[in-house]
Amino acid sequence: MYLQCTARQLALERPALMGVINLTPDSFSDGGRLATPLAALEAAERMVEEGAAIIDIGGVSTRPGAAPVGTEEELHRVLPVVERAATHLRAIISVDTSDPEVMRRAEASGAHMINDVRALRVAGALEAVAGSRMAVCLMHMRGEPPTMQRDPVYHDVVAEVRDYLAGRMEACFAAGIDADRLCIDPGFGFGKLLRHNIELLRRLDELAGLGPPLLVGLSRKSMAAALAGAEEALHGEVRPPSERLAGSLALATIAVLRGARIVRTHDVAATMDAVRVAAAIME
Ligand code: YH5
Repeated sequence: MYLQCTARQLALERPALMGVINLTPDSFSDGGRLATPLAALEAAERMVEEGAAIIDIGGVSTRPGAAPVGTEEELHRVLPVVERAATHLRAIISVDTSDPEVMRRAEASGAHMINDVRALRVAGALEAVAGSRMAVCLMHMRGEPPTMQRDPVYHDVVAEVRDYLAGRMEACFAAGIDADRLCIDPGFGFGKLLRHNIELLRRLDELAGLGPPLLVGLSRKSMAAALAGAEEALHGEVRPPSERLAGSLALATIAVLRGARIVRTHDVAATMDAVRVAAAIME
């Protein structure tokens, strides 16, 4: 199994890591440390040394309540880092965006992949990717970030995520995007409560049946805080993101055992150890 990303092929016989480079000034996992393109490039370089096969560069927050960002501002944040990363790193360069203009300009700056939490539903996005040779990650999200955590209801969350992703895969095929350019993602935490996230992870193998490689993003998310920090949660405390690593590694391990091929993470070195252990036990 492999993912075709412009002229490159990403081998997926073993699980691959996608390291997160967050260029939003309000990012609460990184605290806006990556203030300059050079700082971001250095962080990305380290992730590649630690074993990341993909670097995911994002300039817009999907956090509930985050301020919306215009296309020009998003381009200004993302393109200088994409250009440098594509020139200097051997990794696949992914851009986390839903904006078709950003997708086209990212490709022109050397990006190999688009990571879209809206699965190319924004007008023009399907065409922007179809007109390129970039790979794309199709993620499930119910609703939009400002309101998506407001009492989401599912009859069968796994069936609904599966059907949604199957529909977006069909839209890609109809637009001329070949199957080997797709990966799919259940979108942990995007319009889902803890019980939905648990159900999706327990039954992740059912999504692997759709065909494309499965990507998961569990790193530092509230699910890790809620499960690893269940004791504190009884007293109304929430684990801060800086104390979610061990829980995140447990979730990544389980995801790989259930068929995940790409793991999106803020902590590449530690996650590499976890997925290697999981992969070795599966072989
Ligand atoms: C994902 O799952 N997630 S951004 C809340 C947190 C910590 C982290 C502190 N982009 C995904 O990482 N792309 C994001 O609590 C993604 N899959 C894909 N494909 C959210 C995030 C996060 C949110």
